[in-house]
Amino acid sequence: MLVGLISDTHGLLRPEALAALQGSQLIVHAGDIGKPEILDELRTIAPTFAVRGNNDSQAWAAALPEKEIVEVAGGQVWVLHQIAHLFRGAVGDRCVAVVFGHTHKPWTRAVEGVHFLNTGSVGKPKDGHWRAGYVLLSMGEGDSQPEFIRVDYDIERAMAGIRESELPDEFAEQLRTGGIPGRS
Ligand SMILES: [Mn+2]
Repeated sequence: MLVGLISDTHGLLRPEALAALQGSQLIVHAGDIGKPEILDELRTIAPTFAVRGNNDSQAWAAALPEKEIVEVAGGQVWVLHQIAHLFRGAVGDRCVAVVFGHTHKPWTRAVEGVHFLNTGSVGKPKDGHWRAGYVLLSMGEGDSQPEFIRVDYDIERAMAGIRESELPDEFAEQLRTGGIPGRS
């Protein structure tokens, strides 16, 4: 089973990222969604589970949980926005992955058979690379494997859009440098 893992859209889900998630049989969003339409779009691809991020404070998000345990063939995927909110020792025996976001920086460690996965951000990565980031988690009995994926989009057009908008012009440069000044 292929599980698409994304986080930190903050209201922005580029068509290229949506297309890249096609084929996922299940989608998990680790919070800071931004607006409910993002979940509507994801649900056109596959059943979608989402948690509330610290920026999802509007009324539409009130019903979303802060932590979700998703039962999948092969085990459980635990989802929360900020890894700091997971208490030590709280992961159950059947957990194979803990999915989170918040920092906009992709990261992973495997600890005693559990993949801890920060999916990065599809909207605005902050790891020095502009391409939209997400994870495909391939799950099977006794075996699960994450693949970190980066998706091309028209960065020049996105930057032009920011400059034409009310947003500060430097946001365009921050997008291009992936949040690391001086990076080309
Ligand atoms: Mn956040």
